[in-house]
Formats: sequence, structure tokens, C-alpha cells
Amino acid sequence: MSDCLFCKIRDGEIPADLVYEDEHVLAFNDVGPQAPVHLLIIPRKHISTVNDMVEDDVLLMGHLFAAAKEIAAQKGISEDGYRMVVNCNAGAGQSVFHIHMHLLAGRGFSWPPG
Ligand code: DGP
Repeated sequence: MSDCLFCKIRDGEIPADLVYEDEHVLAFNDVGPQAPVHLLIIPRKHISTVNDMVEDDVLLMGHLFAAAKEIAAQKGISEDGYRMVVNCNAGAGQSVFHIHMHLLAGRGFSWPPG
């Protein structure tokens, strides 16, 4: 059995507030939101980090962006804008080792990020 938290959410073993799903990806609200809208989009396939992607995963990663666009439209945040973040490895802040895209919106964002 996988020890991966997000695989367990994918498999329904741990509850999550799902906001979107299709055959490739699912999205759920972050448990510790850093903005009024803060959700995580994950591939159904377990890939630990961006470093672990293989050639066959390239299209799948595109699905994360397509899902972000769709969710943004559903939530009415497309025009105001939203931030997408993918952390790779602990030095960049990754704490759950199943690739995920943060989608944040509903407040102002500064650059460079903290
Ligand atoms: P990162 O630091 O980039 O690996 O982001 C991991 C995110 O996962 C972090 O923002 C908090 C979120 N998170 C951790 N545990 C859970 C959980 O059990 N449920 C949900 N919905 N989110 C979680």
C-alpha cells in the first residue's frame, strides 16, 4: 500500500474537499489555505517530484495547466488572475512528494515569492 498522502486522497482513503476531477488529474482544497482560493491539482499517477518525470509524463503535466484554466473559469477568477506554484524538493518548499500544482487566488501576490 502506498504511503503517499495524495495517493490516499486520490483513492478516497483520506477525505478531501474535491473541486475537480477527470481521468488524468484531480483537485482539492488545500488544508492550510494561503489565499481565499488555494487548491492543489495533482496527477492521478504518482510522480514524486518534477525531477522524476519521464518523457511520457509531459502531456500529463499539461493536463495540470488545463485543469487550472478550467477551475479558474469555474471559480470566476480567470480575469482577476491566479498564481500557480509547483515546488520541487524540500529546498523549494515541497513537503508532499507527489507532484502537485498550487492554484492560489483572491488576494494580491508579490514578486519575488517568499
Ligand atoms: P508543498 O509544500 O508544495 O509540498 O505543498 C503541500 C501542500 O499540501 C501544503 O500546502 C499543505 C497541503 N496538505 C498537506 N496535507 C494535506 C491534507 O491532508 N489534505 C489537504 N487537502 N492538503 C494537505
